[in-house]
Amino acid sequence: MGPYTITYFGVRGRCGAMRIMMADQGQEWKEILMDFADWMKGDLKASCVFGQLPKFEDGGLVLYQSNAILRHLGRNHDAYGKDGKEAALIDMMCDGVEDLRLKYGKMIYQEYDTGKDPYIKDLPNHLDKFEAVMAKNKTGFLVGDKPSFADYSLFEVLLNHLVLCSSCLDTSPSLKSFVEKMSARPKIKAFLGSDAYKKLPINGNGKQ
Ligand code: GDS
Repeated sequence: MGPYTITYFGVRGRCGAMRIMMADQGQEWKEILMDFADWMKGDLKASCVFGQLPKFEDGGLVLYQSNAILRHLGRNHDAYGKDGKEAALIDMMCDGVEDLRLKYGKMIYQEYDTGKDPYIKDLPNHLDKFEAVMAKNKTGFLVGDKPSFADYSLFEVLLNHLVLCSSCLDTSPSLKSFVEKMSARPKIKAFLGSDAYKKLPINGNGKQ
């Protein structure tokens, strides 16, 4: 396993969750930060399976697609449930988080000026689904009794939403407690307080 290398632009973006996950798992990784002007030259893009970053290297294994990378980390770090049933539920939750991430990305990148307020107004209708799962499981995690890659993905998306709207979890007590507890995990706390994390904007267009 490893060494791990992430190649990505200088943003949190699609690498936020995997970085938090690796930090919490005590896993070191190397970062290659890609300058957008260099990216536009096209050579790296042409070599990427889907023409996009992030690129993730685990020794000789090269992966693209941020959720495939999270799943790989889940397998490598025992964060993919205790059996096949839990793994299926974790996949389901990860896909649910992805749907929210896509809605957020569309608002941020395509319609921030006109779409931000309606997005925030509609947000409880999306967050309440995660709130219900979290409240039902009662362990402080989406599935099982320890963090899976889906928890890291949800945690990172919620952090971004708290920047968008600091009161967005006020009616979601289980999610609020989840964010507080994840933020207080010593390795996550150290990572979120690090320059490496703080210096990166959430999104590539400066909107948040
Ligand atoms: N599904 C992939 C994943 O999960 O890894 C998405 C990867 C992705 O979108 N990578 C972006 C990229 O490499 C950086 S994230 N862009 C360079 C390129 O395409 O040449 N993505 C949809 C998503 O996240 O689902 C986006 O909206 C990204 N926007 C967010 S930055 C366009 C432009 O200049 O406007 N050519 C590129 C905008 C763009 O990539």
